Order: sequence, then structure tokens, then C-alpha cells
Amino acid sequence: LLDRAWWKESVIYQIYPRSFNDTDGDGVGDIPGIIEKLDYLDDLGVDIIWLNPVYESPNADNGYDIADYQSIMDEFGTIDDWEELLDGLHDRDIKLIMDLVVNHTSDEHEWFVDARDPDSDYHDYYIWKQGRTDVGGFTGHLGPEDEAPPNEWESFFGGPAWAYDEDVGKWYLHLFDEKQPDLNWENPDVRDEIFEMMEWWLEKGIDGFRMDVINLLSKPDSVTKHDPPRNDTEVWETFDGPRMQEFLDEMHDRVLADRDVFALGEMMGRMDMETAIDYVGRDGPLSTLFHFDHVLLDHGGEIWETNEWTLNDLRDSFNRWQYGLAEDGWNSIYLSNHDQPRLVSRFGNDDEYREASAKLLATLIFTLRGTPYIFQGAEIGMTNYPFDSLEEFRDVETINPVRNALESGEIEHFDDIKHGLRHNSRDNARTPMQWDDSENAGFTDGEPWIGVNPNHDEINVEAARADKDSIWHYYRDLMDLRKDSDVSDVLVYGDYEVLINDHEEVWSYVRTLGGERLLVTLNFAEFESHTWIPEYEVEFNPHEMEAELLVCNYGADERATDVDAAAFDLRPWEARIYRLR
Ligand code: TEU
Repeated sequence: LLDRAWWKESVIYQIYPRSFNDTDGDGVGDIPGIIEKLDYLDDLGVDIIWLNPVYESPNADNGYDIADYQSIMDEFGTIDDWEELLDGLHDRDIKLIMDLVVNHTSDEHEWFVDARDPDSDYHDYYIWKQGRTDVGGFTGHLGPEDEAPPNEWESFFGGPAWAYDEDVGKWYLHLFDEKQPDLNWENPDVRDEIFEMMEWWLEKGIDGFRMDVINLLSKPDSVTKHDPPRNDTEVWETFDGPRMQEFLDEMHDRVLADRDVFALGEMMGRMDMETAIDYVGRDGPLSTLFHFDHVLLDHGGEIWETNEWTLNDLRDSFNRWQYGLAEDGWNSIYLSNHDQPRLVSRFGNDDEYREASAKLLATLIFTLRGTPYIFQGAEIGMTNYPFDSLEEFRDVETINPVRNALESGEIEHFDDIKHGLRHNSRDNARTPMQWDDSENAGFTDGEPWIGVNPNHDEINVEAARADKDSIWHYYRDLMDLRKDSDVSDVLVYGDYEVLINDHEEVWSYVRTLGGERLLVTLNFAEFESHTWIPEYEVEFNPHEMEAELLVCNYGADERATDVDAAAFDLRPWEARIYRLR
């Protein structure tokens, strides 16, 4: 019996509203802009929209610094616009999940403004600590002359994770930007407020939440139990803190349990499977999670540092989760989002084989076991942006550390790190959606808040929809196969079994459910590769199998249809799905 759920059978499309579609000419996307594209989303055939934060925010981190959880950012529109969006989606049978950002608020949130008064009830909503006076090397401009920050943690956006507040005479914790103070989840009042706020949105009829950095909520004892903190934990020990499970269980019991909603947790750090199953297993509080294993492969320590990755690394990181959650739990399958460079530039080839490799990556996303995600623009094969100067970047995660490094002399010239930033920066994902070949790609009539990729004259929705062999149509066809065909169940629920696990170019796997068996085979190389089904790795005889071609990114030509299932060759970046009988 299959453990069915609507969110396992769905495809999720992520909208970054700032960069999707602008209707009022201020150069920033808005909610009416999404409403204008509802039929587009319907035609594409997605089931759930994940909307990045649309709440009131000073936008230090593009909406991940929330000043009011229950109102809409002016630039994006009004709550009426939002209601119209929700209705428009539901009319088309598309569900909506909202971003839940509750590890931190903006420093402009009313709670934090009040918290700066030590006598206020809100003071304890945040994490205030004394600085250290027992260490040399005072910090000058950061705080008082005789104090160093409470511990040595670095913020994920560079610099110390603590900021000094003159009025309070203490430091507050911010794991992200200084304008994103961390909430104190130890305080039951904070939990009450957050749970009520979640109820409020659920009562409005949303279908779930994507929970931002949710495994950071519980901080280590070194901080919660000591003032000043004990300086014996690293910042990454803030992941999966001691009360994490308890907090999420409480959220589940109080808010989620009696509703048929989708709860997706973004989980930082490298997690072991036991912890993952505690979160998303049958008895866990969440439906599924985002992990970072595969998106950390090519990142170095600094935002401008890169690492080489191989197909073995990529496959290993997915194998770990495919097998790890095979019996209990559920995966999320993503290769891009608003924090990641464009998938085709990163895992594919954005030059000669852009179309082929974008289709191959789509094949991977829609045929692994787990809920697939499309980040806006992936369906037309949008690429990274050719950033040329620091002024072209908008993201704190890029700008802050680069400025610090230039100031301290750690880096001499921007040009020395340009290549790495082009490769890694989150801004690659945030350039406007390319609707057509007009001046600003049909995104805005005004001045776009971030550069439009010059390749929009070729890469755009209008052109992609007009060409029946485009990446866009390939996405649609794959979604049809996954959701509405006689192999849907095996694609969603079937077991995953990898073949030839050390093949340097080809990633192949079999998906099996009852008597149904699919072979997915993907050539991650710019040249032809040979592959095969090793007899000793499978429970069937590959020589006796008939391979019926279901999908091929080169089209259903003779080379793809007329094969011996046991062994065959693949063209550069070729992807195929066969049904084996
Ligand atoms: O991202 C958390 C997170 O892990 C990122 O900071 C990630 O490490 C980085 O982007 C990889 O390059 C979430 C949101 O998705 C992100 O947009 C926010 O900036 C962040 O939380 C803080 O809310």
C-alpha cells in the first residue's frame, strides 16, 4: 500500500516576487504581476507555488528581514492583492505555500524596537548577552573599548554574529545580517506569538509553509545557559540545537496536526539520517526538508571561493538521501532556488549544450524519488549573469564579505575574485524573469532593481513556448509523465536503485514499483559515453529486457529507440527514460 500524499505527487514552482513580474513600473516585481501570470503557471502545469517572503520589510535581505508578519510589503502590493492571488491559484487547483521566517525578524520589527528597552516585555524576545572583558584584542568600533563580542561566532553573511546596542549595554545575536536579530525561542511567549501568526495565515487558506533555516531555532547551551556565553561552540553547532525537536513537535501539535498542510523545513548544515527522520519521518513534525549536501559541493569557505566537483560527488550526495529516506521520510529534489546560482550554469553546460543539459537536469529532478522543485526561469534554461563589477551585485551575502575583505586588504582587487562571485553569488538567481526579447525582457517598464541578463533576446518565455522542442515543453512533458501517465506511481513512489555507482560520466538508476520498472540514464559529459546495466547489480536479466523509450532529450530517434537495454551509448548531455519489460 502506498503512503500517498498530495504533496508527494505535486510539482512545486518557486516564485521570487521581486524578480518575477512588475506591473507598476517601479522596477520591482509585485503581486499583481504574479496574478497576471496565473495562466502561465497553469499552462506550465505546476501544482504548488512557494512564494518567497512578501511581508513588510526594509529589505536588508530581500524580505528575509521581516518587520511585520501580518502585512504585505508596499512594493509588492496589498493584502487584497494577496487574497486575489490566493483565490486565483485555488481557482486553478494550484496550492500556495508561504515562507515562514521565524529564526529572526528585522531590527525594525516592533518587537525588536521595544526589546531595546530592557524593562519591556519584549526584551526577552531576542538573545542579549554581555560582551567578554577577559580577552585581549578589543574590538573598537563594534562595542565598548573594553569588550569583545560574547563569543567568536561569525555571522553567515560575514563579520561577528553579535551587534552591540548602546541603550541596552549588551550584544544581540544575529546569525545573519545585523538587521536580522535572532528570536529567543526559549521564551514561550515568542513561541505563542509565532504559532498564532501561523494560524492566522492558515485560516486565510494557505496550504503550508516553507520554513526558513528552521533547524537554527534552538541555540546551544553555551549561549542559552550562560551570560556571557561559554566560548566553546562553533557557529555550526547552532544547527539542530538541543530543543529543536521539541520546538517543532510543539509547532506541529499546536498548529499543523489537525490540518492537511505541507510543512517544508530548510535545514542548514550536514545532517545525519537519524536526525532527518526525526524531523520528516512518519512520526516527525514536518513533511519534508531541504538539505544542502549537493549545493555545497562547489562552494569554498568564502563567497568567492569555488571547488571542483565530479559526477561521483553529486551522485553520492543524492544517493545518501535517496537511500537514507527510502523507508521513512520524504525528500525534496532541487537543483536551484533563490540562494543558488542557475542550475544549467552550475551542473550543466550553459554554452553549446545549454538546451540538452537543461533538459537532462530536468530529467533528474523529475525522476528522483521526492517532491520536485522548479525555481522560476529554470523552465526556460536561464543562466548565470555576467557580473562585471561589485556595483552590479545587490545581495548582502555577496557585498558584505567582499567589502570587508577589500577593506582589510585580504583581497586586493575585485577582479581577483570576480570569477568566483560570478559562479557563486545568489544574485545569479535573482535577475529578472525573462518573458520576451523586449528591452527589460518584459519584466518591467521601469528601471529594473537588478540587471536583466543580456541573453534574454534569445532565452525567454515567448520564444520557448513557440518552439515545441524547447526546454519549456520538455518540462511540461516530464510533468505530465510524472503526474498523469501509467508510470506516475513508479515515478513518485517507486524504489530508487543506482547503477554503476562509479561511472565518471553517466548516472543511471532504476525506479521500481511492483512489476513496473523504469531506467533513467543521464550522460553528464560533453562527449559520447558508453553505459550498461550490470547483471550483478539488478534482479533481472538486462539481456532479456525490452527497453521502451518514454523520454529522450534528443527526441525519439532511432539511436534512442532501437537499443539493447543491456548496453548502449549516449550522446553529449543525453538523457533518456526507458520502461523495461
Ligand atoms: O537561507 C539560509 C541559508 O542557508 C543561506 O544563507 C545559504 O547559506 C546561502 O544563501 C548559500 O549561499 C535562508 C534564505 O533562503 C535566504 O534567502 C536568507 O538570506 C537566509 O535564510 C536568512 O533568512
